[in-house]
Amino acid sequence: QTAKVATKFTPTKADYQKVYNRIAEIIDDASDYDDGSYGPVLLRLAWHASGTYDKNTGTGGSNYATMRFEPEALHGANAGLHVARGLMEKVKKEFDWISYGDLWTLAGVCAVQEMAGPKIPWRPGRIDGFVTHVTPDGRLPDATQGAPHIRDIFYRMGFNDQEIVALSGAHALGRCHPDRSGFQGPWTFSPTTFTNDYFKLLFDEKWVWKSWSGPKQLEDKKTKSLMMLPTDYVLTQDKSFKKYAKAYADDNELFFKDFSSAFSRLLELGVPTQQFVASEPWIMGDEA
Ligand code: DDH
Repeated sequence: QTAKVATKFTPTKADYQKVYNRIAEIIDDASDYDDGSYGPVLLRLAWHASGTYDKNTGTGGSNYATMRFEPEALHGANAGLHVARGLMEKVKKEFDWISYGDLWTLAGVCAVQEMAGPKIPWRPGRIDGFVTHVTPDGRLPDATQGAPHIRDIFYRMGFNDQEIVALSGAHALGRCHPDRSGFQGPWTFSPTTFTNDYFKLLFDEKWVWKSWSGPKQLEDKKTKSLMMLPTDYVLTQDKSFKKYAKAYADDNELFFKDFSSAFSRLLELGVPTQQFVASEPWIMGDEA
């Protein structure tokens, strides 16, 4: 009298690699979008899905993919991320066994790696949650604020000053959109290639307040084609932040190494260790 057990599909690393490969195709299939890549907006989705974590209550983070639910999708900081979620919906249809949290964080890994950034250790195990898991608005950083706010936000996730600065280097990629955040423009001249140019430009260019009707932001005096948010500029003004920002401007390899470990940790915030299927994170993309 053996009970019939339904055989459940147990995906292997090779199955996740197929998802990765599909995301990589989508990233490049963007000739009419922004700077020709969906990489930056997918990276931003992975970050905003994870950065809601609160270490004191254990709430938030990437586990439940709560940005699927309207209250969180409508948080001001998430404006524009429907583009990224919509792209991943296509992948989800093809690979219906993957959880949204795994899909979105894997897309962040794929984005960084496919835009020539460092390898990001990643492993699956997130589960889809419910609307009750949605976190309150205000857990992501506000670009108009200063160093105390940046510390409040990132210390709450469990990061230190060095990790805050390393993570901020993601702004080498992508751009601000007036219809999303209200800000305007890219941070670097190569917004689809992961480099330490963000840090180099912070120190090498002269940054002046842009005179326009939009929110307060800086522009480079020379070409007026690049931008910095008030929170970006703070990395050159605060003594502790400045030390790390300078180190990353001088040493791309150090930036890649520190970004990789901080971002890998960010993507696992809020996920109970026992949920992960592998005891150590994997390196994806190697056999692509
Ligand atoms: Fe960011 N970010 N970010 N950011 N971010 C914006 C765009 C992008 C802040 C504000 C903004 C990180 C940290 C901070 C990316 C990745 C990361 C925009 C513009 C604003 C505003 C959105 C728009 O108009 O489309 C602030 C404030 C902080 C902070 O730390 C204080 C971090 C840690 C990351 C990361 O990935 C680890 C990326 C990529 C973009 C470009 C998106 C795009 O569509 O292009």
